[in-house]
Formats: sequence, C-alpha cells, structure tokens
Amino acid sequence: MMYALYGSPSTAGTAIHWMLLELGVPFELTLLDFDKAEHKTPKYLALNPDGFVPTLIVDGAPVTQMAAIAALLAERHPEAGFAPPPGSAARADYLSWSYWLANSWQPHFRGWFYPYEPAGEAAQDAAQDVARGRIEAGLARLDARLADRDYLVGEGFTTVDLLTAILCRWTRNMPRPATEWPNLKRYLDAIRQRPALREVHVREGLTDWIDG
Ligand SMILES: N[C@@H](CCC(=O)N[C@@H](CS)C(=O)NCC(=O)O)C(=O)O
Repeated sequence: MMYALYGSPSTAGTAIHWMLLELGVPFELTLLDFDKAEHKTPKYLALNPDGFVPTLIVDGAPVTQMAAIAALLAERHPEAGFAPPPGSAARADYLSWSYWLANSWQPHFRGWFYPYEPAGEAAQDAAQDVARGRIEAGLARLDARLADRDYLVGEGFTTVDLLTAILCRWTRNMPRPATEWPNLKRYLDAIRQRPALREVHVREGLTDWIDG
C-alpha cells in the first residue's frame, strides 16, 4: 500500500483522511484512540515524535504536519490540481496562504483547545482569550479575502481551501464560529457539498457541522 494514515476522529487527521478520499487513492487507515493514549505509545512516537496526528506513511516512511502532508499529496497527484504548479501565477499566493495557515493561524487553535500548554493550568482562561481573539482576527482576514472569490488562491479548489475548511470546522463550538462571517459562510456552504468531505464525516462518525 502506497499510503497509510494515522489519524483520530475530528482532528487534524481528518484533513488528510478527506484529502485521500478526494484523490481517490487507496490507503490504510488507523484511527487512534486519544482516551487510551494510543498516540503516545513508543511505537507511535517513533513515527511522530510530538505524539500528534496526522502521520502519513508514504512508501514506508512517516511524514508529519498536516499542511506539509497536504502539500506533498498535491505534489504527488498533480492531476487533481490541488496546488498551482511552481512557476504559475497563483504559486506565490498558494505558498503564502499555506504558510500563514500553518504557521500563523493554526497555532492559535492549539492555544484554544490546549490552553494549559503556554503557561500552565492557572493561566488557561487568559490563554484562551488570546487564542480566541487571534482565531477571530484570522476569520475576518479570510472573510475579506473571499469577498469576491470562490477559492482562496487561483481559480480552483486547492489544499489552502482544504486546510481552511478543516480549521473553520474547529470553530463550530466557539463563541463566534466561522459561519457567522458571511463570505466564509457562503464559501463553507459550497465546500460542505463536496462528496469527499461528506464521506469523511460518515467514515469518522461525525454528524455535526456538515449540514450547517
Ligand atoms: N502542527 C501539527 C499539529 C497537530 C495537532 O495538534 N494535532 C492534535 C489533534 S488536532 C493532536 O494530535 N493532539 C494530541 C495531543 O496533543 O496530544 C500538525 O499540523 O500536524
């Protein structure tokens, strides 16, 4: 098997699970049980030293980091058109938004869901307040970008949209979810019609958000 994915339901692993379904390539799937700490076993830590999901085994070697895995899959399956090729007009936007998502925006979700990490249990509320503000600032930036576009970069669906949709999904139980921004709502409503995104919800047993 060319690909083997380690994920867990409703996580960053869901993004890669979704992308593999979009590509229609065969893969093996292992959904780790966080409650049993299956992502912290020595065997798994040898694949992903942070003990995070996702990890994608590509031709026998582990690849980590959701955004990197998505970009790698786009590169290995260029016929899907999930990344503007090097040298194309949209390439700079593609790289810039990919890195913004992974490097500037996604870490605040870690701050929201794991608020004890930056400064311990006692500072959790303050950490969550900061994370919430930065997540909402990112939603406002995405909403402005989408005012006159259907996709974030270029003319079609890319991994930037895939990663954005998954991160927006994570806001669904936050005080101000992504769907409260009008351009994002229109964009997410269209993306939520994609058969592979609907299929990954079924396969991971997820019932909320997909229908609004
Ligand atoms: N930067 C990493 C972050 C991955 C991440 O934080 N994954 C979460 C689930 S969404 C996780 O594995 N959490 C388990 C833990 O922190 O122990 C990536 O993009 O792959």
